[in-house]
Amino acid sequence: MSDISFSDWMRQQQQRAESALERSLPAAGLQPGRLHEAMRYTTLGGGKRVRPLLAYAAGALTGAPSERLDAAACALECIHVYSLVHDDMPCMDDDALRRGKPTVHVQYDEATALLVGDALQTLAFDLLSAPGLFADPARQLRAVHTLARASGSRGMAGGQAIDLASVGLALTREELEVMHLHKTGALIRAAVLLGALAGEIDEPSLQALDHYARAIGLLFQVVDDILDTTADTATLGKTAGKDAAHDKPTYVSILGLSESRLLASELAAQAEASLQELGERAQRLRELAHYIVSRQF
Ligand code: GRG
Repeated sequence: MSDISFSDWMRQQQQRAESALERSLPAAGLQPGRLHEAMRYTTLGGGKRVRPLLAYAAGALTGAPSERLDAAACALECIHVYSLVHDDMPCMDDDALRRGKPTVHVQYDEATALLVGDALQTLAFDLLSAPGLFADPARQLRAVHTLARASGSRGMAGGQAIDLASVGLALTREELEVMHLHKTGALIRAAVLLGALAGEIDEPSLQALDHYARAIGLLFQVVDDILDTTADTATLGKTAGKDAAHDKPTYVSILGLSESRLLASELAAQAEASLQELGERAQRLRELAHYIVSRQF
């Protein structure tokens, strides 16, 4: 592992993701200009890039070539941004602010927001399926399949459907966990797996990474629920207090604040334990778990 600090590494990798996205998105001048401009408006210059960071950290552990890893990181971020754009639309969460700026349907219009999400989703698969990106086509197909599963009705989109159907309901902790393992956890898990699959890894190590990824996927959501009640809109760059306002079940509404904090520490410890057998190579993933549990926005 390089000896730069975690915060320097994180800044470097966020910049790397930004440049890769900049190169991968169609130019705003390319027709249809309004759609391409809106895709760039919402994807570039914002967000923590947590999914690319996870892919980069897992890929470094398996010696993944950088071009392949950049494609995986961009594909993950494209799926994530598409989900945010659609989630913010009036037919879903109806929000006007995302990453500190007006949401796509507010800045442009609803039809454009719908198309931006659609186009980002297909761009993700365009990038990951590029001919010759992987030396081994079977490995590439596995990566594409992993992302498809994580994004669709058996992953993120399915979790969103459960979320929409849960408004006003008193979910059990187990039901809430199922929802979040799909809505948030599936793509975070795919981020770790895609990064690892971009390099060389044996199945037991991949399993260890998968356990880590499951824990941090849930951890991410528990922290998100805590921040929704404790942080302000300016810090979050999105509307704070939205879950309670929409009568959505959350970890905080079900467990309370202090037990949610305890759960976050337990999940961080689980994530850490999963990495034990991977040794020093997994240090950035350990640091990312720590970052996720202590993040302020
Ligand atoms: C519309 C198919 C579809 C899915 C939407 C991800 C999602 C599912 C909805 C977003 C709403 C939400 C609050 C989800 C839970 C946590 C989450 C994914 C927050 C946003 O992710 P961050 O914090 O955002 O990584 P940035 O802006 O930093 O990339």
